[in-house]
Amino acid sequence: MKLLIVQPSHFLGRSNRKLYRARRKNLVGLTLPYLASLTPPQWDVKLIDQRICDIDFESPVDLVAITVWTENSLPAYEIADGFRARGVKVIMGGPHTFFFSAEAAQHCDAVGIGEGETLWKPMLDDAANGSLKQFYRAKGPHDLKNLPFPRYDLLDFRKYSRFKTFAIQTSRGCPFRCDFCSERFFLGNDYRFRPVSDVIEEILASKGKYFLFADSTFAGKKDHSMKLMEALIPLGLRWSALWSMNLCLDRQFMDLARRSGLLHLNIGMESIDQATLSGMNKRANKVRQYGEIVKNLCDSGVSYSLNFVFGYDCEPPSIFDSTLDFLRQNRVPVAYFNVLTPHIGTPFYERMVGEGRLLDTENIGRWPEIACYFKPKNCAPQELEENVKAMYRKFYNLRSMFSRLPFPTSQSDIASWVVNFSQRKTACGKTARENFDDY
Ligand code: B12
Repeated sequence: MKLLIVQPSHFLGRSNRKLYRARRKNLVGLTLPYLASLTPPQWDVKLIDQRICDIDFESPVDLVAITVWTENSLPAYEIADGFRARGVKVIMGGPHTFFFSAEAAQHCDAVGIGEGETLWKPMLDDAANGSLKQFYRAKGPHDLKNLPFPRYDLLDFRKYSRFKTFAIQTSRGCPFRCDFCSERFFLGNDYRFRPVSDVIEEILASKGKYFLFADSTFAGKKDHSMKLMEALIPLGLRWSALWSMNLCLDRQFMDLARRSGLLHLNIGMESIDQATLSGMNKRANKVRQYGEIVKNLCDSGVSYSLNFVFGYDCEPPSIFDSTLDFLRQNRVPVAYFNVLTPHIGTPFYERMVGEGRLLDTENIGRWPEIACYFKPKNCAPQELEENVKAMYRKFYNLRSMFSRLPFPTSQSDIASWVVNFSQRKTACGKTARENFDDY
């Protein structure tokens, strides 16, 4: 039995239905090689990442499995329709089908809802017996001990850069309850983590040098993360992760992170306005600590990025300028600016439904560009989009980059420059290229 597991690409934009394509990728995504590792041995498995490979609809295959995110859901449906038109059975799963199982069911033979560990084998067995059901729902969060290691042997590493970074999970679930985030709904509010020895063995088996810890938050249990970081020290690797702001005040934690090879840290700062943070239920963030946190990050010598979200009702109109002032004054190396998005299931989504403020309800989160899917209280949706685009232009213009970024002497500094140039390139596509450096 031949199984094809597909990672769809995404459209370039709402009005540009070309698929995003890359010659090479830097990040070795986890989903496909991991799903392959859950596959019983009687299946002959092939992996296709549509972002770097073409899909051959004529290839002989018995079953196609597609992993779906909201952003790639429309291309995913096209792929599914293409195979089904040739009589091939298609199954789907992933974060999008958790929330939109009925929609996905219109394009495939069976939909997995929840984590794959308990769904994958029954779905494959039923496909082999010709008895697929329409929906398969995972009973609850899966135990993370003894997970199989991803099948990297199935990837063509010529399609990845020399400094390729392997995504690896050390935990699932998130203990926080942010107003705008839907992650806890499909991964749970309980923070589950993998044994340190499992993570280290997976790292060694991959033979990689660079890793991204693909967790909702890396340090949901601080003691556990510290044990893991201790075990990383002798391996001499470089790694990146995401964790909450308050941990950046913990000198011991930060020092251990640096010694164990932390290269880049991503943090959800979200807003520099305390009232807006309270509206988001972002409890770990305290504006009065921001100065000290940024100083600690600079002292630790790691490259870091801050995420921001704009569009909350209580946000002052000056928020764009004051955020830029903050970033420039503190010479923040990398920042990402997002329009608040009403993801289904979140308290923010429910409020927008209740107040009749949702826009383009069929397509929330489907487009990769800066897009506003609700009516903001203080301005028009287009104005919010424009303000966020302007943040990219102002932050990633060459003058701003040269004034913020250190002369690249360390690997962390080089990482910051690389991310700035790649963000600049992405932002040029998202905003107007011609006036990019005029600010
Ligand atoms: C690492 C990560 C990234 C990385 C790498 C992504 C990559 N391409 O590999 C980076 C930082 C680049 C990234 C970017 C973005 N990300 Co991201 N990311 C993650 C993160 C933290 C982990 C993903 C991962 O590797 N998981 C490990 C694998 C094994 O899990 P999995 O893919 O979910 O698969 C499991 C199940 O879903 C299921 N399953 C999956 N497929 C299938 C198929 C079948 C048939 C079955 C039965 C089961 C099944 O089984 C698996 C094992 O349990 C998740 C959040 C999280 N904690 O999961 C967000 C997440 C996937 N990202 C998300 C988003 C929105 C984005 C961005 C669009 C954000 C933005 N605005 O720019 C971009 C898109 C970039 C792009 N086009 O690639 C959302 C997707 C939500 C959705 N409804 O689709 C998530 C869920 C976070 C969230 N906020 O909810 N991301």
